[in-house]
Amino acid sequence: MAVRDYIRERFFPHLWCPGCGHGTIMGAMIRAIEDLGIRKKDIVIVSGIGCSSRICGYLDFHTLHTLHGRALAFATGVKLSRPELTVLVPMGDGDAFSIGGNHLIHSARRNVDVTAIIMNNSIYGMTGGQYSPSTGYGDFATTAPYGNIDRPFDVVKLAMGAGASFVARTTAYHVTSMIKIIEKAIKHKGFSVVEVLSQCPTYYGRKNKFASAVEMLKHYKTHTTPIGSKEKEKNPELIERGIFVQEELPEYCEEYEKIIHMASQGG
Ligand SMILES: Cc1ncc(C[n+]2csc(CCOP(=O)(O)OP(=O)(O)O)c2C)c(N)n1
Ligand code: SF4
Repeated sequence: MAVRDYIRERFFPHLWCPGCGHGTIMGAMIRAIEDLGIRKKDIVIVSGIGCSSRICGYLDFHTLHTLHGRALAFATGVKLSRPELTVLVPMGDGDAFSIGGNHLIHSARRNVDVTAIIMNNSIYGMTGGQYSPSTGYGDFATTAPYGNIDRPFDVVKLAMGAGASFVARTTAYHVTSMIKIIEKAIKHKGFSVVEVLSQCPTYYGRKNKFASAVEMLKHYKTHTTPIGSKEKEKNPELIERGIFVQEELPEYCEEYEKIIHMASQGG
């Protein structure tokens, strides 16, 4: 099928600014789903609110556009009631780590079979460029005109610490590997966290003196490196990308099914 077979053209033109990374990530999600050959009717996209979360309106699957920060709670409900469906949750960093941080760590701990694609642009895009829990120390934002004094979460370490059984990082520059990572995350039985560094040229870019979206993409190219590379040994500041964790652990819906079975047998 062509990409347009997966989108709702009635909602276009989309709201994303020119150069925003979120559209690239939506394209990668479509290609991963196409490569895996999953039927449209077997996919559910659940999102909260944010520029990233608008993906939910644009994709032509079963979709649930819910409350800011609450997408994973809704996704857990969907997966528990229809475990045969593939559930994907596109999220912003504000959505995932601020208001939704609680749901993120508990989804990881429970190992619900849902794929969270966290589109990390280090800023609240939709509401005008406030700093988020992934804005770097010293970075500028609408609400940090003198530089941010909060230290950012390391998203990969956060997900690993909370017990996620699949944890990966990629960027909007590395499209081919992003597609492969999303495919593996979808196939993984358990909670998958895919952090995608995604440029917001309008707020993060302007505030932090990036001349254009292209400059931001070049930054992802030059400031990241595959996990365990020689470059990382030489320059520890480089951000690693790839799959950090891929582990088989009991999946929540299957465990819950056992409880239902035990209860129906009278204990
Ligand atoms: C309960 C609630 N609180 C706050 C908001 C306002 N709000 C909408 S989107 C958003 C943050 C968006 O940032 P992020 O999740 O990082 O996504 P982005 O827009 O950058 O893709 C906020 C605070 C809301 N819609 N609902
Ligand atoms: S404000 Fe930022 S995140 Fe939102 S659409 Fe524009 S570039 Fe993308």
